Amino acid sequence: MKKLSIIGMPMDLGQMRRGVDMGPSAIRYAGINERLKPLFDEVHDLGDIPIGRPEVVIDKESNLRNLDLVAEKSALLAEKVDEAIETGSFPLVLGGDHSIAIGTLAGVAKHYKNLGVIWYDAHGDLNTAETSPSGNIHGMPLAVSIGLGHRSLTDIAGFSPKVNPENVVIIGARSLDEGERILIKEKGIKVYTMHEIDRLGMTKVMEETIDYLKEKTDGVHLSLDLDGLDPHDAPGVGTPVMGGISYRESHLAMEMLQEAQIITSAEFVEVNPILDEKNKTAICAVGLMGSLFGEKLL
Ligand code: B3U
Ligand code: MN
Ligand code: MN
Repeated sequence: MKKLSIIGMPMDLGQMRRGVDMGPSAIRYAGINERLKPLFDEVHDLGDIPIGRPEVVIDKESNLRNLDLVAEKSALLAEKVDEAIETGSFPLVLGGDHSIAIGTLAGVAKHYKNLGVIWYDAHGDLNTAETSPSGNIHGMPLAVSIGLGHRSLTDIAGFSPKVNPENVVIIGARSLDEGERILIKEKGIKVYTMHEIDRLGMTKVMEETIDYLKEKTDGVHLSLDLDGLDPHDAPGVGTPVMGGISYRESHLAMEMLQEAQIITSAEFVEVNPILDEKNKTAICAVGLMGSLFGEKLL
């Protein structure tokens, strides 16, 4: 029995541009439920995690924006994701800015001995309070998930790290901060930058990624930041970076993941309908989900 649980996480507290809290609505408006229903025996849209309209607070000690709020709301998401997996459902989380991955991974990780992660993103999201140029937590979730960062984030769900850095593959990177570069080398994180994608082609990149993760993991989480795509195809994101992965290459990547049957949870983040052109980015996200979950062209 194939079951899908859709969980909305309308949180924009991990960065400064308002509007990404409307991501889950935009993705639903783009037809996610209708599109995915034929691909599963059951699709349950569990609605949104309640975020409310909290005021922005900068933690004085750490200089992190909305630290306590992000920690509190991430714990709620972790519980929901955990429950979905308990009931035999595939959890699909809709962002929200990328800080939501802290909660998603906290909910997913306890179900696997050796979780793998594909981080599809223009950025590394490997900053800590010490290396962050912005104090924005959406630039930190991958660091948090490998156990680095403020304890109120790393210790959500009561254990850390959630993921071994050697089980992480970043795809699409083209805007890395100095501290992130150092960490990537130090921790042995596998990265396919745009250089490798251009050089090898997406087919080879995905073949290598799948081989790498299949061998050593018992589940793989896909964390797809829409800014991994080129702003031409996905303009509705808070921090667009030119020279990204195309919509077509991304479809191929999703189709290859479907074929390999390795993905056990997923999230699509950073869709900001306020910055978008006629909901193009949400439509793009739903199209990619179709391929990831087995929609066929023929
Ligand atoms: N690396 C920068 C910028 C950034 C990270 N993630 C996004 N932007 N979307 C930072 O603020 O950490
Ligand atoms: Mn990101
Ligand atoms: Mn990004």
